[in-house]
Amino acid sequence: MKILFTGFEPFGKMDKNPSWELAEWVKQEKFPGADVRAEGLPVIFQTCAHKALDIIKSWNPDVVLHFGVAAGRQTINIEQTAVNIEHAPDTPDNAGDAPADRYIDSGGPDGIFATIPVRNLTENLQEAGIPAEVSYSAGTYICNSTLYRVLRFINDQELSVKAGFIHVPVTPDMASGSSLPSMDLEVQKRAVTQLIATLVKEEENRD
Ligand code: PCA
Repeated sequence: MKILFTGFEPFGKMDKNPSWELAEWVKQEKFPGADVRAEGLPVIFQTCAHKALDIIKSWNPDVVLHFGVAAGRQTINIEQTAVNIEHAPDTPDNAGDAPADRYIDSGGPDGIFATIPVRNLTENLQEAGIPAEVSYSAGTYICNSTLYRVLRFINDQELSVKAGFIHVPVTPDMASGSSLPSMDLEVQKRAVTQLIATLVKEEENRD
């Protein structure tokens, strides 16, 4: 199966982004049963989804797994939904855009559910001893916007590709000097491996 994996560049006050580091790691890693392509995306509202949409059109993946960091999350968060709002008055994106209550797509639905098996993936991580939860809000920043734009395109075009978003906590070095919860990058890598293995197994069971 073909999987598109994406991470984001650093943004705001962060000088690194674990999701970007995960994408760099995925590029060099082999995953049994999966052809995984990893890319970095910009933290810019207007263009965050462009590269992913281009690759969906040209490469035709079976699954798209977007990854991003969310400071304050304690566990791997598998996102259930994306909402049709961009709201970040205090956190301009990397192009200086700081929208307030802006629709992503004025003609689109209020919300769109992720199409990866959110519950199964979460339970599989938990069974593998990795802290994970289903999340019912991906926020109103770039991550939510990316998921919304990608799901909207897939639904619009009636494509069979599944898409979802996974938020990861900051790494311990990023949390030092604060009370932010953190998760080591090695544990995050194990989560990626486990998520991909679960998707491969689900596909084999379908065949
Ligand atoms: N996290 C941000 C954008 C990029 C990232 O890694 C978010 O949660 O929207």
